[in-house]
Amino acid sequence: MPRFHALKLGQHPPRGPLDGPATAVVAFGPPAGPTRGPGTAVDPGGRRGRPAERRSVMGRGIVWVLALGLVVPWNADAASTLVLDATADSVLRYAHPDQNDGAAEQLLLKTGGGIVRSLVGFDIPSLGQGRVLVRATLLLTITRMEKTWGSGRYVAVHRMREPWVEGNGRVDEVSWFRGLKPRPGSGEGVTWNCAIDTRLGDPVADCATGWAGGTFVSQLTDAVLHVNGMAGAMAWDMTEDVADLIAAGGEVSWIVKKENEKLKGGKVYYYSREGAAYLKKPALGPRLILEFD
Ligand SMILES: [Ca+2]
Repeated sequence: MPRFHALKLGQHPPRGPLDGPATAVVAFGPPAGPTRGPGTAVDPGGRRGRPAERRSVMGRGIVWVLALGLVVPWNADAASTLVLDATADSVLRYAHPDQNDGAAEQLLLKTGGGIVRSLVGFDIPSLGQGRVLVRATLLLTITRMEKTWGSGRYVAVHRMREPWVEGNGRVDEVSWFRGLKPRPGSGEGVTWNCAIDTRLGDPVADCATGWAGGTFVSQLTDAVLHVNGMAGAMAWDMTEDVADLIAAGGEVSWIVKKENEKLKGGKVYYYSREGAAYLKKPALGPRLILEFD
């Protein structure tokens, strides 16, 4: 099972090529537009991040291409684009604090009835010096959303500060596209209470120090407004978090959560990497799109 060694904040990524299994690079070329369902409505204006720095990056040479109603970030001047599939993802559930959802086929966010957050992790290959990152974009594709978003809610992404392990548990049937039963999983895995619960088979927190729903950088990386009726791929700007990893490569992971978790309403499912694999549509899974000068 994938073990995700998230870099701690301020830790320099290891020098040289990454060890271990082959990198998750699946394409090198123009950005592959994510597939979409009917009624897609990604709003590039519905974005909140670190405005001053971010807009200076976004404003240069980037246009938004409207293709079949889907807004895909596209840098017309980019010499190359790298598409990375997530190497780990999971769901953290306040109401099931010691259960792992690493094998879930959908990621989930909600607030009412117990907060639910999701995690996504990527391995960035070593690309050496000379690559200038223009933009990094996280894509999560909606499988379905409840019509409880009112005037809209922001979904925020924050960089994780601790390593975590994906795990092989699954919490309930809503995370599945087929009639599989929940299971606690075995071995290690991430839970609401533990970055690495060392024994998923029992319903207690098996970690020396808990992390209470994830230890992440308080400053959000980006946030995107979600409103009723959205479908297809949602895009977050991750450029600042990724830029310092390009030369040497490294692992990076983020938590995806409702920005204001005190606000009830607003529940959304996205395809996890397992869901995309089950459907044999890798483009539906969590992806990181890197665009270079
Ligand atoms: Ca997973």
